[in-house]
Amino acid sequence: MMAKGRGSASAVQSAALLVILCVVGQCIVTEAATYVVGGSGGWTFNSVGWTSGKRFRAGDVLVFNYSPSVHNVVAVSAAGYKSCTAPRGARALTSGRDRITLRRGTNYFICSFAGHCQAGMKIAVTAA
Ligand code: CU1
Repeated sequence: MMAKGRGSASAVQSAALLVILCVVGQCIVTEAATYVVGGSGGWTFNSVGWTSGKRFRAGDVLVFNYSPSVHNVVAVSAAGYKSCTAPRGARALTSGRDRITLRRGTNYFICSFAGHCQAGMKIAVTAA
Protein backbone atom coordinates (compact mmCIF):
# COMPACT_ATOMS: atom_id res chain seq x y z
CA MET A 1 0.00 0.00 0.00
CA MET A 2 2.78 2.37 0.92
CA ALA A 3 4.76 1.48 -2.18
CA LYS A 4 1.72 2.15 -4.35
CA GLY A 5 1.33 5.53 -2.70
CA ARG A 6 4.91 6.47 -3.45
CA GLY A 7 4.49 5.25 -6.98
CA SER A 8 1.56 7.53 -7.54
CA ALA A 9 3.43 10.51 -6.14
CA SER A 10 6.35 9.73 -8.38
CA ALA A 11 4.10 9.54 -11.43
CA VAL A 12 2.68 12.94 -10.59
CA GLN A 13 6.17 14.38 -10.19
CA SER A 14 7.20 12.97 -13.55
CA ALA A 15 4.19 14.52 -15.23
CA ALA A 16 4.92 17.89 -13.65
CA LEU A 17 8.55 17.72 -14.73
CA LEU A 18 7.53 16.90 -18.29
CA VAL A 19 5.24 19.92 -18.43
CA ILE A 20 7.98 22.20 -17.14
CA LEU A 21 10.46 20.90 -19.72
CA CYS A 22 7.91 21.40 -22.47
CA VAL A 23 7.25 24.96 -21.34
CA VAL A 24 10.95 25.70 -21.14
CA GLY A 25 11.50 24.12 -24.56
CA GLN A 26 8.79 26.25 -26.06
CA CYS A 27 10.29 29.38 -24.54
CA ILE A 28 13.66 28.61 -26.08
CA VAL A 29 12.10 28.01 -29.48
CA THR A 30 10.04 31.19 -29.19
CA GLU A 31 12.97 33.36 -28.21
CA ALA A 32 15.44 32.23 -30.85
CA ALA A 33 13.99 30.40 -33.80
CA THR A 34 16.17 29.68 -36.81
CA TYR A 35 14.73 30.12 -40.28
CA VAL A 36 16.29 28.97 -43.53
CA VAL A 37 15.44 31.72 -45.98
CA GLY A 38 13.57 30.33 -48.97
CA GLY A 39 13.32 26.90 -47.37
CA SER A 40 14.94 24.09 -49.30
CA GLY A 41 15.29 26.34 -52.34
CA GLY A 42 17.52 28.69 -50.38
CA TRP A 43 18.19 32.37 -50.94
CA THR A 44 17.42 32.97 -54.61
CA PHE A 45 15.14 34.82 -57.04
CA ASN A 46 11.59 35.41 -55.84
CA SER A 47 12.54 35.00 -52.21
CA VAL A 48 10.51 38.16 -51.70
CA GLY A 49 7.35 36.21 -50.80
CA TRP A 50 9.04 33.82 -48.41
CA THR A 51 8.28 35.89 -45.29
CA SER A 52 4.54 35.80 -45.92
CA GLY A 53 2.61 34.20 -43.07
CA LYS A 54 5.63 33.90 -40.79
CA ARG A 55 6.01 35.66 -37.47
CA PHE A 56 9.52 36.69 -36.52
CA ARG A 57 10.93 37.88 -33.25
CA ALA A 58 14.03 39.88 -32.44
CA GLY A 59 16.83 37.39 -31.82
CA ASP A 60 15.59 34.90 -34.39
CA VAL A 61 18.27 33.80 -36.80
CA LEU A 62 17.96 33.82 -40.59
CA VAL A 63 20.16 31.39 -42.50
CA PHE A 64 20.93 32.39 -46.08
CA ASN A 65 22.02 29.39 -48.14
CA TYR A 66 23.21 30.17 -51.67
CA SER A 67 26.05 29.78 -54.11
CA PRO A 68 28.51 32.62 -53.34
CA SER A 69 29.68 32.78 -56.94
CA VAL A 70 26.28 34.01 -58.10
CA HIS A 71 24.66 35.63 -55.05
CA ASN A 72 25.35 37.52 -51.84
CA VAL A 73 23.46 39.11 -48.96
CA VAL A 74 23.49 42.80 -48.12
CA ALA A 75 21.58 44.41 -45.26
CA VAL A 76 19.97 47.63 -46.50
CA SER A 77 17.63 50.38 -45.38
CA ALA A 78 13.95 50.60 -46.32
CA ALA A 79 14.90 52.97 -49.13
CA GLY A 80 17.64 50.62 -50.31
CA TYR A 81 15.15 47.78 -50.26
CA LYS A 82 12.63 49.70 -52.35
CA SER A 83 15.15 50.92 -54.88
CA CYS A 84 17.30 47.76 -54.84
CA THR A 85 20.45 49.67 -54.07
CA ALA A 86 23.06 48.84 -51.47
CA PRO A 87 24.57 51.80 -49.63
CA ARG A 88 28.03 52.91 -50.69
CA GLY A 89 30.60 50.79 -48.87
CA ALA A 90 28.02 48.27 -47.70
CA ARG A 91 29.54 45.02 -46.54
CA ALA A 92 28.19 42.08 -48.53
CA LEU A 93 28.01 38.71 -46.85
CA THR A 94 29.48 36.13 -49.17
CA SER A 95 29.99 32.88 -47.28
CA GLY A 96 27.08 31.10 -48.98
CA ARG A 97 25.66 30.14 -45.61
CA ASP A 98 25.34 33.33 -43.68
CA ARG A 99 23.53 33.59 -40.38
CA ILE A 100 21.96 36.89 -39.41
CA THR A 101 20.26 37.65 -36.12
CA LEU A 102 17.15 39.78 -36.52
CA ARG A 103 16.82 43.08 -34.73
CA ARG A 104 13.49 44.44 -33.55
CA GLY A 105 11.72 46.26 -36.36
CA THR A 106 12.02 45.59 -40.06
CA ASN A 107 15.23 44.04 -41.35
CA TYR A 108 15.88 44.41 -45.08
CA PHE A 109 18.14 42.22 -47.17
CA ILE A 110 18.92 42.14 -50.86
CA CYS A 111 21.29 40.40 -53.21
CA SER A 112 23.45 43.10 -54.79
CA PHE A 113 24.34 41.19 -57.96
CA ALA A 114 23.06 43.16 -60.95
CA GLY A 115 19.35 42.59 -61.52
CA HIS A 116 18.88 40.03 -58.77
CA CYS A 117 17.07 42.25 -56.29
CA GLN A 118 14.81 43.45 -59.11
CA ALA A 119 14.06 39.76 -59.78
CA GLY A 120 12.70 39.38 -56.27
CA MET A 121 15.89 38.48 -54.47
CA LYS A 122 15.01 40.67 -51.52
CA ILE A 123 13.23 40.20 -48.24
CA ALA A 124 11.77 42.53 -45.63
CA VAL A 125 11.53 40.76 -42.29
CA THR A 126 9.66 42.42 -39.46
CA ALA A 127 10.64 41.15 -36.03
CA ALA A 128 8.47 41.84 -33.01
CU1 CU1 B 1 21.68 37.04 -56.37
